[in-house]
Amino acid sequence: MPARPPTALAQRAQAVLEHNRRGAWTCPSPELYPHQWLWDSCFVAIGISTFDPPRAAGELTALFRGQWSNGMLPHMIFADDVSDVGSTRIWQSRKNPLAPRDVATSCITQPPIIAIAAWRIAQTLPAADRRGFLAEILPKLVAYHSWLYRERDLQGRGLVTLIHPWECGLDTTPPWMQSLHRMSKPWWMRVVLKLRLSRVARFFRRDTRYAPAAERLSDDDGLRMLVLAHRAKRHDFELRRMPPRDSVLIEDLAFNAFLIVANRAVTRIAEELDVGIDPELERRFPTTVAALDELWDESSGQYYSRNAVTGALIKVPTVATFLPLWADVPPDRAARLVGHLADESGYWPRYPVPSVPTDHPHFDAHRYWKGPTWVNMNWAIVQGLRECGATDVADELASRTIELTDQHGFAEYFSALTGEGFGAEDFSWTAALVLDLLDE
Ligand code: 9WN
Repeated sequence: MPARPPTALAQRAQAVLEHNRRGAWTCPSPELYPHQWLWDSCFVAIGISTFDPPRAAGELTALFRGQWSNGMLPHMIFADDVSDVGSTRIWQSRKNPLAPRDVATSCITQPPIIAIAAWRIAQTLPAADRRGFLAEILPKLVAYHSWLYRERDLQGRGLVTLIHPWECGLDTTPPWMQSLHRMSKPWWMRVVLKLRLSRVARFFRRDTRYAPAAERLSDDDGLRMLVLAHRAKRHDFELRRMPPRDSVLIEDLAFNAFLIVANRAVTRIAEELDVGIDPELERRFPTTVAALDELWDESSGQYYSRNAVTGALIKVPTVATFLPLWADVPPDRAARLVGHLADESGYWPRYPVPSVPTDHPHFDAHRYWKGPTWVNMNWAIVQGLRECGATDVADELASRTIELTDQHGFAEYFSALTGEGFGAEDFSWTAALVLDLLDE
């Protein structure tokens, strides 16, 4: 089938973002994900800034409706007009005095893309509006990054610890699922798993009402996710109060790589405004760059997430290994990482980059973050490749990603082998980031 001209693809992408628009913000997908998600809105805003910069600025500003008084940005802000008791019951944010009163939110965060998005969007705003936008947003970004370091890097080691797979954004990625499987289980859960009764947890899930169960996380994993969230709730989702034995605590590779890029964006915003940022926060920035080094494994030439309790690397390869390309990786490591993105490699099938390499036993072609290709990962890897000077590979990955959506639509995720789309149709960040790739 001949490829449609990019302008037609861009028009279709814009139509998706219009359809998913909910006033000032955009939901990821009206049926499957009707609320506002943190990193989704950041990707969406980057795409929208290619054709409507003021709307992009508003998309980000809307995220601060959910900011807690301690600076935390929640991974979800619930839409008032959508009944989703299964989700809101997990959090009950209004019971926490730190949470906002006028919106219900989740009580955990998601990758810190927001400063990256703010900086990108500022470049597209007219000069007269740019300063006002950045001046309004900077104190809120500083509050968020300060929360990350104060509440999630308790020993000041440089890496932020996550308390739930939903925080990492690559929810069912094998390193988290492996750790989740090893979590201590209450007696009733052992019985439920043994008798294969975990299907009842579907009652609390929205996703399997709208997408085939084979493309989503399994019933057992869904139950484990809920149990972990309820355990964290007992400690008000505060890392410092959570007992390591009953928790799953991970220094997540993707999250910390994005944090390095986001810290750079905070610095640039402050420089543009000619203001200083809290010295205590600024002091932390280089600690993350230095500590990312500890996530490198020389023998496999890859980065991994780390168990925050035992200090052991979780050596299951995933797409996250490429995100440090965007985060000041040393040139010799960049070269080794780029080397993995070569023909015949498990990371470079027909539609790269799979969330798990195709030649790894954990690879599952259809299931969520366990194999399929995601456009937000490709977009971030393209940024990293460009930053490292691997322009040819960046161009090739960008054009294959554009071709993928041109042929198979703006699905939530895709088969890395055939390009078939899975999950939600007309998913917002897929459309938005393709707009950005086309704009390049
Ligand atoms: C839980 C909205 C979100 C994305 C995540 C993706 C998925 C939610 C879910 O959808 O997670 O947050 O219900 O599984 O994994 O990255 O932000 O698009």
